[in-house]
Amino acid sequence: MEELKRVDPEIYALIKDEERYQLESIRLIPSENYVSKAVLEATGSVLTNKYSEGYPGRRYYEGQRYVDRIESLVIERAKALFGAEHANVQPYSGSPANLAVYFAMLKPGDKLMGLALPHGGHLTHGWNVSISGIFWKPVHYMVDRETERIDYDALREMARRERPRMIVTGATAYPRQFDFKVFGDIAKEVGAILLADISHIAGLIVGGAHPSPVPYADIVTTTTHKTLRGPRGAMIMCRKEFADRIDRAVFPGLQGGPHNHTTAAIGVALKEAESPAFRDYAHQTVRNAKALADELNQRGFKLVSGGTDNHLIVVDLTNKGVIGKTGARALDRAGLVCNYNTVPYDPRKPFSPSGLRLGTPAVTSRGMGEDEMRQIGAWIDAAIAKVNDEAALDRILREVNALCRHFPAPGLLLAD
Ligand code: DSN
Repeated sequence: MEELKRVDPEIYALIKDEERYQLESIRLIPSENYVSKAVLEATGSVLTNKYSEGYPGRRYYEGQRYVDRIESLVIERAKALFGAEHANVQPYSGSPANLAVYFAMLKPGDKLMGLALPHGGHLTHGWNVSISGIFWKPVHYMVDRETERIDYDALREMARRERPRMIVTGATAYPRQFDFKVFGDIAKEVGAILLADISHIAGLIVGGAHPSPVPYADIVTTTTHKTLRGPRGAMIMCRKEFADRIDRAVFPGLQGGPHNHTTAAIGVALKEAESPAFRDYAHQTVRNAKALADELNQRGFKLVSGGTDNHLIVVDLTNKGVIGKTGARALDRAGLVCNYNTVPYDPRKPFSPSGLRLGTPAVTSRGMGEDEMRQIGAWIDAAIAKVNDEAALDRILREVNALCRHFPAPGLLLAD
């Protein structure tokens, strides 16, 4: 980045600081990852110079001879990898992708049924501060108070009672597998469209570590930057019959020109995700999450639903006498980066909830395994026990930095 250094030393220095931070810390935010150098190169390519409103072969600008080929290639890769009939690879990110689906398939005021935010659902699944909960009429299913898992009987009963136009499955903080077949059956029974938002688990699905919703859902949305390990972007996949409506909702309904540099980088990530190495990655991500969950369980942490089936863990810190925000800050101070999170039936507010959310996609991309997860569990325990002890947190930070030196992060160049 010599030219960046010369032109804008201030931004250059901040990017380098962030790069060092990503290298030296243990990143446990389940929606974050490290992309490959190939994905970074495509993201930073000359494609950022282009405008190409429309779709391949149907653009409003000339000069699309290469962009058309790139977007067509990425669409074909997405369809092949997920087994989808149609793919739109233009949404700028997950929230616009979900909005495009609602815009395409619902009328204002139609009923939208999604998992409640404090129970692991996403803002765009109809939460009241999001446009999805304002323009459409939200109803929310929740996890069971005892098991902290989705109660499919209660879900069916609610769907029969509420008769939503659309049911959303998928989550941002749900540590268990989804039974997409049951969701599909329920949606069919009540005449609802089923949207599966697989943003968190897309990489696990293509890697064979989580069942796919594609056979059961009418529409599937996903971000491309979480377990899928691509650039910041999103895709919508759907049955052929909905293809035109979805495409028109993305452009011209909601967006202007697609971000072609992102489209190309999504293509690179999809190619990488076809590899046997990616299958190993997906399975190791889950094994790592289970090992970390086991270590935390043994150390007396209360995990939502008791553990995990996927890449993430939600910890209720109430029994440790620490609130989520304080815990997350202490962990960041000790080089363990995560986010505070609500837990089901949380008596606290979302901005200062009772829990933490941890995930293993990024540490697994660095090649860490179960032994490292057990060590991370021990550090989390030590830091949560000493949230106000600067010296103790500093000691952990030095140990974290030392471990990170043995696990180079993909895509990071460092260090000048
Ligand atoms: N913000 C993302 C996450 O962290 O799960 C979801 O949009």
